[in-house]
Amino acid sequence: MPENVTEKKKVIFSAIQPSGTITLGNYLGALQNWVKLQDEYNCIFAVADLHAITVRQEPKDFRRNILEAYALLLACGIDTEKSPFFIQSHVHTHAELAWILNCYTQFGELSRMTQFKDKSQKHADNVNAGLFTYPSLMAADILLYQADLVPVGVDQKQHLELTRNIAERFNGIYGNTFKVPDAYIGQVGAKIMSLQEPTKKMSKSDENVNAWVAVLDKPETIMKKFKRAVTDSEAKVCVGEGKDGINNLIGIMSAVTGKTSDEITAEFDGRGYGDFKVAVAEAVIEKLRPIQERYSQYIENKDYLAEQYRKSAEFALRLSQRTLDKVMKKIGYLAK
Ligand code: ATP
Ligand code: LTN
Repeated sequence: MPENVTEKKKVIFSAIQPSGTITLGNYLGALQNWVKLQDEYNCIFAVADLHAITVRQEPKDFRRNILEAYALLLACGIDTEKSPFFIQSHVHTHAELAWILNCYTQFGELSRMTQFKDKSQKHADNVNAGLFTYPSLMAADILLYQADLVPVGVDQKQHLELTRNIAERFNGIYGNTFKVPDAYIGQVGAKIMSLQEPTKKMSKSDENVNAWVAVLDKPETIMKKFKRAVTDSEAKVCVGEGKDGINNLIGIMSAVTGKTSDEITAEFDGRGYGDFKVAVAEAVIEKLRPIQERYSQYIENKDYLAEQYRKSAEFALRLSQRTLDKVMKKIGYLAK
């Protein structure tokens, strides 16, 4: 058992899909918070690779993306001594409970999920059943560990609400089986916007590469992308309506340096956007530098990575098997 996993602390579960480059938005909006939560809670984290095949993956790229996502999260500061951090497909209880929960989830409920509606439009040639039942697998991830809290972005809140409904329904039929989880809303809910269309969130699936900064982008690439960031014509560094581009850059500067937007505005009073963009880029480069250094060490050391994900998967299996056994017994399955 990882050294700080105790019975008293609340349990947090979260996962990220290995579906491409991890962006500055993912880091500031999610990963940075996960790292901070590790001391206060019993955290369990996963790379959600089963979820990722709801859209077609090229086997070679997929295998590499899974390992890269794993190494990058370790480089961001996920510490397996504190928090088991595993790869979802390595722990078979997830797929098993997902099947069971599918039978306790209604067609109508799944049809209302906005992510399903969006993604089935985006991938109209491959509207598979997995895309439809994606939320029951996510519910299994969470409910297997009896999680109290789940840090998720706004886009995943509807899935969490469905998870709660499934848990309550199951508990209603069979008696108390699952902890009903709450969403965890961090204090600084940094939402990082696209550098090209700052009314849209920065998203790794955006085809315009200038819209996002990847955690592993080279310093010169980061500088170039910030210099090209869309701003406005007022040429005044301050938060304001209609200044989405500058608001976003101030938000990024604040999330990266810990300074408030008032402090940032005062510091750049009377200075142009050019100066400000360079300063934001430099702050981001400095923030990402140690992560990039650690990443290049981890990715070279495949044995170390395997040791971490195997150890965490063993722990996760033991924990999740307890819930799955309880569920199966309640449903009436014959014991092995
Ligand atoms: P996609 O482009 O496939 O929708 P994504 O970049 O939006 O991917 P997800 O895998 O959906 O990322 O999300 C992983 C985590 O990162 C979630 O907790 C999500 O809330 C957070 N996140 C993603 N984009 C941002 C953003 N721009 N600002 C803040 N948090 C974000
Ligand atoms: N669907 C989430 C990733 C995810 C997740 C989870 C998040 C899979 N399982 C369990 C929280 C809890 C996403 O795409 N961001």
